[in-house]
Amino acid sequence: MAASTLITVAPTGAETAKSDFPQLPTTLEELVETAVACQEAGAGLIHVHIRDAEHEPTLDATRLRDTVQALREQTDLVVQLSTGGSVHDPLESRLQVLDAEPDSCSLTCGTTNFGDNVFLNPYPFMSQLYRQAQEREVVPEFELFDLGHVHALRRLIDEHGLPHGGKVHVDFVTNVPGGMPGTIEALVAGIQALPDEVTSWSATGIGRAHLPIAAAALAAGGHLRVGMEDNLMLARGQQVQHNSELVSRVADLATLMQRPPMSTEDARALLGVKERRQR
Ligand code: KMH
Ligand code: ZN
Repeated sequence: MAASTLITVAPTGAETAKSDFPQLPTTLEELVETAVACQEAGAGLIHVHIRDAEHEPTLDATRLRDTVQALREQTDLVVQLSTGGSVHDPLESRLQVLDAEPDSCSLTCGTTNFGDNVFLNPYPFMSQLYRQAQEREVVPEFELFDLGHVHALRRLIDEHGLPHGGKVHVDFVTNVPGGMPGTIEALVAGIQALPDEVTSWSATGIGRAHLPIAAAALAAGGHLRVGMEDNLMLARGQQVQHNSELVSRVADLATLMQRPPMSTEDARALLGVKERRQR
């Protein structure tokens, strides 16, 4: 079991409207402020979705580059760009996310019903994204929304080999309406099915599953993802005001469980990310 815990923060996502949640970080300034505070609270990696001037989800190339640069200059967090985007983003635009040269990118291992929408990830797209990530030395985080996605990960590794850096990190995204439920049984089934090549795993639970899945992941030796992309409530009737609250809460839990938050340097080593900081 890992001696310390990688805490990923997913602060924004593509699903929540700024008008509904003004505290959601949507501008570059808000995102950088959030990242700094979350690193201070114990995060090692930031999973980034960006918004445009109207606070709508975007994959604009210039904004993505500026975001990566600002986060890299002002924090030591591993910067992971979402290639999932929003359910409305075309596959071609999602591939172009890698042009922004992040440390890491998400790579979802299959198509999923996503509420009333479909989050599209056909195998040829996954395969192309994986090969591009290898060529550009960007470390993928394999997002697993369902047990079938674990099987697809097996196929990707068999056909294309290991990611840049040689590490295989996966993240179970549980409780998406249409994906695996946010239960211990589903999480354990996923863990048991992981290919031997997997070197680390984390988990998150959407909505109400947030805290139970965090506790289960810690107990099972995994790492954690939290953030307003996944969960907007701290407790019944109590909205999250800042992503750092969610990071602090699990940092305390991890410390209590004798697996304190991992430093950003250890996070880089765990994931095998390429050094791109210029200092
Ligand atoms: N916004 C979801 C449709 C990812 O970032 O790679 C997809 C998502 C996964 O959030
Ligand atoms: Zn995401």
